Amino acid sequence: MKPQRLLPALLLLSLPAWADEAADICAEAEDRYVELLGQSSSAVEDAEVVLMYKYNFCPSELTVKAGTTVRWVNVDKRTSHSVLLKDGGEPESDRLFPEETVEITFLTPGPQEYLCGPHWETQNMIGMITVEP
Ligand SMILES: [Cu+2]
Repeated sequence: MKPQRLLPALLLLSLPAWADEAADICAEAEDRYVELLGQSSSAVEDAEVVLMYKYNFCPSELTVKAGTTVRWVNVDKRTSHSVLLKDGGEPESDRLFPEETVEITFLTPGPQEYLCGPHWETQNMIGMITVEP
């Protein structure tokens, strides 16, 4: 193999496998959302949608303007999840069963790390909302 052809192959190998995996899971999550709700999650106008699927938040990082409502939607088939803000500003949500949702409106600028109560420790199910003024 010529060295010029080796370089792209090496670049591909250096991409972290988890990033790829998360992208695949989030694409699958979006397919599930469309299947359940009949429209794309980006078509929602009154909230920013975060999907919960296979122990991932999709997207896992989201930047919103202060005053934005974030709606978490469980698009899993069997697993329940929750949303718990790390700063303790809100009580942990109820367990969301498949197709259930919870909404939080973010008024205060700053980073808001959050996690899924039952899965953050074992599955690293953690997300981040950055609230801009
Ligand atoms: Cu979970």
